[in-house]
Amino acid sequence: MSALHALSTAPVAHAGLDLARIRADFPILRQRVHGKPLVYLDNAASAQRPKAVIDAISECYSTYYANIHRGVHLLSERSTAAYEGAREKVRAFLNAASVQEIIFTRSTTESINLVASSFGGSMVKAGDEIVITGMEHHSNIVPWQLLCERTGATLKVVPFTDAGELILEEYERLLDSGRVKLVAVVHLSNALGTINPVKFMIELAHARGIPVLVDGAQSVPHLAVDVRVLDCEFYAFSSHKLYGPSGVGVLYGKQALLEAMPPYQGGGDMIRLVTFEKTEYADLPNKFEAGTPNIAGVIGLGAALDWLNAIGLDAVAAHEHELLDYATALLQQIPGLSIMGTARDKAALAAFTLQGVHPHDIGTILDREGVAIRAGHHCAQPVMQRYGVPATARASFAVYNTRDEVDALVKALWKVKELFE
Ligand code: C6P
Repeated sequence: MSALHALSTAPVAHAGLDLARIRADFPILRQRVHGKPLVYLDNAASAQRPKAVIDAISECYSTYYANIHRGVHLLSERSTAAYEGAREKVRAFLNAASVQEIIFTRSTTESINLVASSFGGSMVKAGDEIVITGMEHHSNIVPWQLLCERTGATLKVVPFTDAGELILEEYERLLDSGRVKLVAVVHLSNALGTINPVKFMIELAHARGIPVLVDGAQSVPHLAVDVRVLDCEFYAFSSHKLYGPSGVGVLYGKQALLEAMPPYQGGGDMIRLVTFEKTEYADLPNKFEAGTPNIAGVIGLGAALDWLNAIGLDAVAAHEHELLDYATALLQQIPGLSIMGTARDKAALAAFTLQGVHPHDIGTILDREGVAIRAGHHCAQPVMQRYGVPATARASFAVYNTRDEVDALVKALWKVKELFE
């Protein structure tokens, strides 16, 4: 243990970030749990919110909340302006060409279901194929399975190596069947930390005329994403992993495709004219936003993007990269600990098993030390099956985490070892 802690003398600020100031923005981080300072390393499940986001939501409800797109009164106009202002912030964040390409949903999960239902329901037929990868979250598996059951299409899966890297020769082989209607691939794996070469994968798919959906749930908090550089057809993410409120998701879609797709749900706000004979749908993006949305939540996401942009994703990525390298070096020194996911291009999280200790026991003991991690299958059971383990422990980082917190994690893990020896 002492050798490890000789490494733990680094200062608090890294990659040019003022971590003390960043941490001061998060009221929740100031607390103690079980008498110990909270070390929050469960950011891949859901990150925490800065005060700017909490204040934006509170201000909305305290001063100008009303339903949007409907009222001629002042509060409705203000709410509509703030809601549509957040859409413009998301457009700029992704560098999409137009706000018509930004659809607000409930979550990544709903964004993917929207595409599976609307694009899939109208453009996928019996005999077609959908290509996903072996490292998808259940949210990017089950909607496609449901689509395949409905249509008679087949799901094809790109395998990955022991290190957690996709086997791209296999990917190309699957694309060459002539039957693939869509590729759906995770950008950053929540179970392994692998950053997939999505730009290259999109080029390979486009060379065969195949559209691509990218699951960006884990990538947007950690790397700058430009949908026009990627040239993906769809990009999905959730606000709650990006320092914004839960209950809000985003689907980016290329305008021409979104225009060709039928609505996902019917209801208010997605129509131009309704008669009992026929309904005319609203233009994008409203066509895909039926019913009253999470107005304050979307405004909160806009505030989260302002907060994150002020730091800059490049600085965030550099800091988190340093943290991951530091954590990996310390974790590797613990006998019996195996890191799952050792891809060359990796970010944001370390998933591991410890010989002789169930991951849930690791999580419970760490919690008593104030360290919050996730233990389980991380909604990626096929990844667990690939490695023959029921579960892993996972420490996942955010911009506010420090080296001292990595030290606390490692110290607590040594305690776990002592308890089980
Ligand atoms: N992963 C985790 O602990 P929702 O629940 O819709 O906001 O996000 C779903 C989702 C989709 N894709 C990936 C790659 C994800 O990581 C997640 C959410 C969390 O890893 C909760 S299971």
